[in-house]
Amino acid sequence: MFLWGTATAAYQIEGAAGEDGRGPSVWDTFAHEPGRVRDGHTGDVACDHYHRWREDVALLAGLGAGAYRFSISWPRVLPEGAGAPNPKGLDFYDRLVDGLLAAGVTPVPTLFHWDLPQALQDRGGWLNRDVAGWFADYAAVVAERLADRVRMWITLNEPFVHMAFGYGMGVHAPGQALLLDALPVAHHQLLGHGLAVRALRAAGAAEVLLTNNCTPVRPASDAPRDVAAADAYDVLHNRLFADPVLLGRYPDLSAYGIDAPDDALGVRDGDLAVISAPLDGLGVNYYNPTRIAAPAEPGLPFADVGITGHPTTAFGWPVVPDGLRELLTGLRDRYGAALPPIYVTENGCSQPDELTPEGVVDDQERIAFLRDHIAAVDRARAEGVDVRGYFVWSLLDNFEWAEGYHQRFGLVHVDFATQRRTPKASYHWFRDFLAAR
Ligand code: GBH
Repeated sequence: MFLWGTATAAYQIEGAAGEDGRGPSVWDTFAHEPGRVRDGHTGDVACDHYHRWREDVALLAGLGAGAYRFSISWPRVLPEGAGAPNPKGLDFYDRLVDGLLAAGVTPVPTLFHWDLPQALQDRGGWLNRDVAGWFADYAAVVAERLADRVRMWITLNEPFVHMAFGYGMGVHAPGQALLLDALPVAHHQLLGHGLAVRALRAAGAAEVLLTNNCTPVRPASDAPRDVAAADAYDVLHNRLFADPVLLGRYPDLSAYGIDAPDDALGVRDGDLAVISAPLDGLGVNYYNPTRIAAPAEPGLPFADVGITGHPTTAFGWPVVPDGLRELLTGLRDRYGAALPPIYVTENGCSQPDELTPEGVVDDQERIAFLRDHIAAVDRARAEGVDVRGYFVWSLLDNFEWAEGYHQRFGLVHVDFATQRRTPKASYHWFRDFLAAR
């Protein structure tokens, strides 16, 4: 059975940041610091999904999509990150899961979509190896409550982006710019993933996935230095987060001047056996390919020079549907029998999406984007790649991280002044597409 769905994340939609015992996360702290998020936007209210979830579940039911990928807010469940759970936080996800099931929608929760409890950041965040164990404890608390009704679980969302944007460059929470000194964040997230897999299975979770964002990497030319730079980027972006999970070893980081990757990452004996616990699927988020040249200046061993010659989204990201086919067949070719079934857990685009006075959003570019990317998934499947799901990012326009409310990815328009939801043309298109499939 192929799982069709839509996706969201807790901090991007829930709001109710200070309600019912929720503790602060790194994103609350970061968004409230001046200059971090465009126009000072925060997720304090977001889509107010915490209060309006029934309406949002009705939108999902109307879509007829089989599945809904959402994330659970760690600080809503464990306000201090560890220790005593917050019953009202758990109750919220309990109600949501029941509401989804009653509407015929399969819940697919992600346990960590970047909103680390601030209390754990105060102890070093993902730079502190102990966070891996606390993550597994949190996974156990949630699964003990929900695994009787939730079959499929995702541990982490995009550990590369969290490491690179949050700790490497500082453009996301927690806002640290450590460059390669952020590498332990990769290992500690992956260790947390592996420990959480154990905890989830012990609590009765039937299927467990990890979601990586992946990008096909293209050298800017066939000059050997550009090819070497592209390979170095591929190692940092893709292989650092897939090789240890699927093959039980880290890739060679020597292009980064790192000859002892285990030391740079903080690997201890036994860690890789935990990290490489078998999975029931690999989640893959795809937005666009990356074009890489040799660096003009010393520093990192690559320069992202951008793909040219394609249309772009409102975010400026290139639209390259066949990159998704290339990515999926590339994963199969690279990992072979070690690759579990793939679920495309995010794909979508930001568009301007004007709401007319008549209450219409005619987002034809998004319809074309989704149609062309789904066709690319079909081509990969025809080439023998075992793809079992596709989730549109996103159900709702929402808080787009450092861009605040300026980028709209939803199938459903949200007027953030009134919280009014208006299904866009793409919502109706996806509904009809699903009915026909
Ligand atoms: C995902 O991250 C997140 O999981 C989700 O929360 C978020 O809302 C969504 O995507 C949309 O942003 O510079 O032109 O090469 C996506 C991570 C990292 C993907 C930056 C695109 C670069 C585009 N993104 N990347 S470009």
